[in-house]
Amino acid sequence: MDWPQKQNSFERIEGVSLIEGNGGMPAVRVSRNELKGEVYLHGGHVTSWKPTHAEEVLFLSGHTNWNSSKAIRGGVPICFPWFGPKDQPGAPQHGFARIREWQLERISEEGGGVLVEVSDRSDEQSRQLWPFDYVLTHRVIFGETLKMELVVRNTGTKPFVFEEAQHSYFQVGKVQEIAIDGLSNRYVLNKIDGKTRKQHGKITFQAETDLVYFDTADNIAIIDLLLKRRITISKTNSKSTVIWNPWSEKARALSDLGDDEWQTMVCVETCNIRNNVVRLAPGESHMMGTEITVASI
Ligand code: TA6
Repeated sequence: MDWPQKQNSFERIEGVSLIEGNGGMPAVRVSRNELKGEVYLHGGHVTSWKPTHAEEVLFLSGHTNWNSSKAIRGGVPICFPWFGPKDQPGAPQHGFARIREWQLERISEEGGGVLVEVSDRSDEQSRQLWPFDYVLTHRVIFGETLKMELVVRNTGTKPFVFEEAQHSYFQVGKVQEIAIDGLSNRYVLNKIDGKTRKQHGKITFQAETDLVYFDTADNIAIIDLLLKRRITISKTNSKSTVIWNPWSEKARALSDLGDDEWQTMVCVETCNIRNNVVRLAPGESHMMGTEITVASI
């Protein structure tokens, strides 16, 4: 993308710049006093959000491969149109949206914050992996909350079914000392042992964790006594939630995650996956949203 040319077509907003980010990748940076935020066009990917009175909320790996064929490790990867692996030659894990180059659509003031809107449209390359026409829009509002709306529109002539996730990585003091509240009494598939059971009480972490909660619309909270904060995640039109931490062994196998970084991250993912897939007829749209707030405890 030619930033200087594009730049002229966007309203100039105080504290917002179009930058050449890591790996020379184009990104939008928000920096207004203590409020910070960043979106990469690679994957339509939010990599940072820091509200005025708190430290950085999102985790970003110091070992990320800043390379157009890889997903950024951390922040908020967008998984679409499938989640997890797909049994099809050349089909990337978690879909292709997180490794495509998105377009910048809009930057504007929005309710005291900054709205950055990016989009991705089907093309010949996407149709080789998934034979449908779509427009994907990620509307991100950086303010004292972080609001992200992912809109999928069926622009083709055939109905389609898809999975989606805002696969958010959160910065925590120490994963062994946090608790996650808001998913009690929900059915959960434990991907480590393949069993489905009912969650009782808060989630705590003692080993590799990969959990898929179904039919969950409630707010979720990360209670972090070390960082003395509570992160609240509220979801719109999302029926599944995934909780993930790779723990030590899996982290060592991931080249884009430092050997100890797993201890200071946790993923709480707003999704529609598996039993909760979304169906769209031609011309229809679906919006899935996440709003994040942080408070001291
Ligand atoms: O959301 C959890 C998960 O699906 C895990 O199974 C895990 O492997 C993870 O996502 C990360 O996937 P990635 O392709 O980004 O390495």
